[in-house]
Amino acid sequence: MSSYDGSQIVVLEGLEPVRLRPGMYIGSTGTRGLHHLIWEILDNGIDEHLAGYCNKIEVTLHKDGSVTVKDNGRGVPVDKHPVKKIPTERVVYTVLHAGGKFNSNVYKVSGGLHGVGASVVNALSKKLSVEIRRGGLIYNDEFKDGGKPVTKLDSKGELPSTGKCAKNDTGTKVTFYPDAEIFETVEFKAETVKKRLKEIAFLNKGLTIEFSDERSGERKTYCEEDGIKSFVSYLTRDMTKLHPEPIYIEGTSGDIEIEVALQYTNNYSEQINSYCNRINVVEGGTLVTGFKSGLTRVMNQYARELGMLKDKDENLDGKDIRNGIVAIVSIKHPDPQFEGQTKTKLGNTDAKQAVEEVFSLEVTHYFDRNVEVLKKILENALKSYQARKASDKARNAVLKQLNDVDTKSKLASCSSKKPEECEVYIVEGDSAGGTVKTARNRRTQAVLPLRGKILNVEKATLEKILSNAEIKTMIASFGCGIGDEFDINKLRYHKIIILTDADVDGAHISTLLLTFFYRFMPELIMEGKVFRGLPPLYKVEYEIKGGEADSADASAEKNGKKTAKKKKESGKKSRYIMDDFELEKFRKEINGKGKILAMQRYKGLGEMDAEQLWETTLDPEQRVLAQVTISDAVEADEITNLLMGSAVPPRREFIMTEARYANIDL
Ligand code: 0R9
Repeated sequence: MSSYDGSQIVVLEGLEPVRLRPGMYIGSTGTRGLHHLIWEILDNGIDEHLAGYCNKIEVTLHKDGSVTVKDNGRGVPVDKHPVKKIPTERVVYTVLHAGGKFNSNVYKVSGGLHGVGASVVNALSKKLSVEIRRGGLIYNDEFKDGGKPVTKLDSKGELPSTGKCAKNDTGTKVTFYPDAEIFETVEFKAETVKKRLKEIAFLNKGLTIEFSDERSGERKTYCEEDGIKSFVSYLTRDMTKLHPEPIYIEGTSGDIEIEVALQYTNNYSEQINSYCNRINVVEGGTLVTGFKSGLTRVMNQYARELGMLKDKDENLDGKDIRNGIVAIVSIKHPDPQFEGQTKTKLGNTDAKQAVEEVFSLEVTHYFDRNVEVLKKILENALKSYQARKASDKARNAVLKQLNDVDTKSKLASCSSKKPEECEVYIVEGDSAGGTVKTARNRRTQAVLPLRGKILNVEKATLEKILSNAEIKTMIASFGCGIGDEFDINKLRYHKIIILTDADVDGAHISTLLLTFFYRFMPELIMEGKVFRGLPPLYKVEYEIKGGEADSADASAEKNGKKTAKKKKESGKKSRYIMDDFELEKFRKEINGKGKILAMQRYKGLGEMDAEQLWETTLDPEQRVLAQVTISDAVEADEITNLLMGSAVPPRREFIMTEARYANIDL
């Protein structure tokens, strides 16, 4: 491994672009974006672990809202950067860097952005301080208001040391306060952080992560000596297993390191989580294709050798072979290429070959020594094959019916036949559906009202799913089929917009719909066709003392939310406000300049009249839509699994910790 040389940093520019467009750098300014700050800093510590210099990382959530991440690696270099002529550490925290090329020679493979994210975190923090222990000295550097240096450099332009420590006491400690002017919320959630730390521990054998939440006093240590094998045991902890221990495979092919752990259960679904350089590749890609084709080939060979398939029989389908599987495929690749809309799909063709080759060879060694396990898995696949043949018949019968006029009767279609300009609103409840029908643009906007809750597809058999009225109507209306027959080119609407009330029932319906799309029409989500309509929560009437243009309106425009519908009525104005965060901001802005005269809180869509619904939710010029991402869908699927699964203890635990879902009927 080559050693550090400051010239390896690729310098881009100052930090202003990050504050101007935070979403571009961390995805959002909501709670997900907020937690992203921790992940960015953590990634740098993990990189140091991957390089072989760090075995412990501490994460602390402080009472004052700040977070500390500390590693025991070599410490970020403090020497002068050859180009920028300031300490390298300053470059890391104050200059935007080109992703990926930071130090590709220093680390063979790396999951993080190689320190790249550190400056982004600084840019979005009210205050950030770094403590480095290196070469027997301690250094401190502090920044405020989005990365402005507070600490003075010495006369030689170097970072002065603030104390001494033992030569072997090395590491980096970063503490930051997220900027409340940037984020909608600045409260870190212990559950979110712990979930991530656990995942990181599973993916990084031998790394100890200590978590401490000083707000609640909770402490936890994560260390998984068995890595992804333990991960699979954890994922299947409440399931009935076909064999006692997960099967674990590891090996290398050229520069690529491969690890697979898998467990068969008596579930009817398959779950394959894949990681490249510790990054969750949610959409899979070549590493998953390689795993699937290796597994299918090996199992068919065995089925024939053991006489479970006769010469004249056709091969078992991959789907039958994967029935009930829970697997983790994790590879380390020196030059990963991430593709897809969300860059969560691996594209490297050599990864397919490498996984297929290593997995087939090693799993064959395993099965040769564990024939009983092999037989159980093959019997399971044969059962699945027979069941699938039976349900295929049922499915075909149902699919035939889908063209019946009756299945589409609830749909109020639009007159245009051009999919690229058409959208369909899936609306919770007949009454809101009725108002949407009145308010919409009949040429391009179709409406599909849903009566009551939709079926939980996680729990039901395929036959039951396909005979469910709401689901049948959706499939028939979209026009693109489902499962294997799905064809996105036949989709009649290029926007599918879920419109539910902003309450627990609405969240539940939305979760069930996403689970259905994710399981049966995942391409709809991957291709960015599914959206959530975000109607405002409030309408306020207000007046401004003298003058028309006011900063309260200006800020609503800056937010990118076109909800500021102004009405000029003898000095009175009205506007829609999305949520409590925006309301609080508006109150502050109007303070001293004017006053709020009246405020209406919409409890549900049903409370808006047709005109209001058009202005806030339907008008493409004014409405706010959130595109559903595949990770939203994965999350929905996990929640559905947890809430609807048969295991009671985890469900109870989830309900206790996630009170927002507590009222839904299980
Ligand atoms: C608290 C989270 N940890 C970090 O942010 C962190 C970054 C980092 C690091 C190096 C070591 N530990 C780190 N922790 C490092 C050291 C050396 C070479 N490369 C990396 C070395 O001593 O030779 N850095 C990440 C980027 C850089 N350092 C830099 F080199 F660009 F400055």
